[in-house]
Amino acid sequence: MKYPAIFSALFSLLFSTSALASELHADVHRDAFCGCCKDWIVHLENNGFTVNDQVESNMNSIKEKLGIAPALRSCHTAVINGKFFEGHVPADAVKKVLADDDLIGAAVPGMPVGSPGMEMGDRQDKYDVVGVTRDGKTKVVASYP
Ligand SMILES: [Cu+2]
Repeated sequence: MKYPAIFSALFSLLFSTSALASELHADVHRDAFCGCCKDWIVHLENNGFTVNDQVESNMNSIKEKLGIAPALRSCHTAVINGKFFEGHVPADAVKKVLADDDLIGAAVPGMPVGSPGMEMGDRQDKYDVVGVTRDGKTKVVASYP
């Protein structure tokens, strides 16, 4: 009788796919007319994330609530698996931060040209992805380009 083996294989496949999908779900908070925020959302979606796009009237209160230091702030604020992602963080860096238990979130402060969602032709600023650790310290998680 081979069916049970097949069913259990199918079941574990379904289970692992849904676990992966929930792992890559992002709640993105942004202002109504933020075009670069929308472009960052498209970047996430192109890299396997599902996005709940939330238009907010008071972004500062959201950043305040999540404890994002003023020096780290940018435009949009995302929450993925309970961690915050502030600004134009590349999807690769998001995944790196999600996998690092020491980090509670990360930011790309300001709006560097050439980061995902901030493309302007060939222009490319150098920028860092700054992680925030459980004990409130910051450390550079990745540098671009
Ligand atoms: Cu932006």
